[in-house]
Amino acid sequence: MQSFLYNDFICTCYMTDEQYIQRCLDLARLGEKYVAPNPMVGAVLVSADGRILAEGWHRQYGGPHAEVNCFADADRRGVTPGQIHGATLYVSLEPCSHYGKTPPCADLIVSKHPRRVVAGMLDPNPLVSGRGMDKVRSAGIEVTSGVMEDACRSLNKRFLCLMEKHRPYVILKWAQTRDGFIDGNGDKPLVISSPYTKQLVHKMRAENMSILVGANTVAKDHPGLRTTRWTGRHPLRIALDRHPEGKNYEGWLVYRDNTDWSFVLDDLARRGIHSVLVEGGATVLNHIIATGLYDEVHIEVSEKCIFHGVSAPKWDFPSHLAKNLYIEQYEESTLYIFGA
Ligand code: AOF
Ligand code: ZN
Repeated sequence: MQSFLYNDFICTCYMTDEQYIQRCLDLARLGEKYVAPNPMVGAVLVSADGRILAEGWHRQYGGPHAEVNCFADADRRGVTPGQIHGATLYVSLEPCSHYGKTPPCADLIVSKHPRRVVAGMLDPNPLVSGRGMDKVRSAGIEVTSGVMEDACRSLNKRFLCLMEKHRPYVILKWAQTRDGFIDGNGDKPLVISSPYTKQLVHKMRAENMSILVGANTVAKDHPGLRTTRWTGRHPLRIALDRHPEGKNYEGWLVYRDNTDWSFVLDDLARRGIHSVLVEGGATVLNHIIATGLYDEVHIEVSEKCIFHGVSAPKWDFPSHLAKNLYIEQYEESTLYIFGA
């Protein structure tokens, strides 16, 4: 419940748990460019009468968690211990219970002792997985979890994939002509994307920790694979190349054996990489599609026809992706997104 003055009337507005968790998700997103491979997490402290007393989010990998920043915000705002005892702490992910780079948030919450804690979802990290909420509950604090769970899972799909499937989240991306070609037969790469959709590709680069291409793409396109048309980090560049000798792969990660996709994914997971954007070409994309080890596919189809060239992969995706299709229409092309 929230009360405010409007034209001299005292208005009362009831906010739901879902709305406060939505606020946590909005805050969590502010950490998007800085926290990987950690999850994005937001927290809000709400008074007994529904006022937001303090807010916080996980801002930086290795830095304080959302709950710590939220209680620090409460201190700054002069929120009293008494107010905290009557308040509810909303957090988009279960508070941690382990000593990582920071001490357990669950212990901090127990010491501050709000009346109630609401978590959007449990933390699948095996170091936590329910123990955070158990700690809080054992201290006599009322707990609820699983509020807006789908939205919470969707925000952290990359982190969740690494925790639950022990591999990075894989996004395949390519552009093709209307008649199904990914490239022409000439020496020069075929330009399919428009300046606008190119910018969207750079946004995707900033959202993922790594970007992967095959040897043919490196030889033909000499791709920079940098994030220059969007803000954010440059992802780690990865090549699958059986003959890397003589190429300039400084700063890249190169796998010589390009036939074992699950080996590559295992190795990336060991390195703590939670996401990989595969930008082609056809050989690599077809190989990965055949393994079934991918999560999303983004295909840009231009209006152009070139009649012959290198065929794009078949749109032969498993049913859970095929039925989850989202289409965006742009001036010169259409974007088909499977599985997002
Ligand atoms: C929370 N609140 O804001 C986040 C949590 O290495 P550390 O100490 O930063 O711990 C990272 C782990 O903590 C991460 O894998 C995830 O399980 C949890 N993240 N937990 O209570 C937060 N970011
Ligand atoms: Zn924590």
